[in-house]
Amino acid sequence: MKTIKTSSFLFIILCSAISLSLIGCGGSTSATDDDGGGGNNGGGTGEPSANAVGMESQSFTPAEIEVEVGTTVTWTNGSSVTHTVTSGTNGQSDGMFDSGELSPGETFTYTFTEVGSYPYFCIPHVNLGMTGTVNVVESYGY
Ligand SMILES: [Cu+2]
Repeated sequence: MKTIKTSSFLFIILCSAISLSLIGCGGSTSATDDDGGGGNNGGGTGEPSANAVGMESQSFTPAEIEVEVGTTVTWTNGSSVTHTVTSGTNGQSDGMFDSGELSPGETFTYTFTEVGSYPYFCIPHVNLGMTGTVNVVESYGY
């Protein structure tokens, strides 16, 4: 009997060890859940991220960003007034992209496929200094 009990005891220890291993694997499952959480990040409007630009009453925030070539940048009008995202300088559109009028809460996206520096401005507020720049750089090589 004592031998059997000892065996059972060892068996329990083994089970515990296996369980710990499974918990380790469970970590991967959690990571998958975290991907779902990533969706939450996407849903969190206004949260700063590398390819997102906010629009306040008279400014783009941040006004200058750097992204990898191929990145889609999203501008979100988080203010209470209408803005535009218009490529060009000094209030002169260069025709590359133009969001048209963006009402509060609306977004505009543009995918940058070539390396370069892309200045843009807001038509109604360019005279108030509402300008920005997207610097597109070579792939980071991930
Ligand atoms: Cu504006």
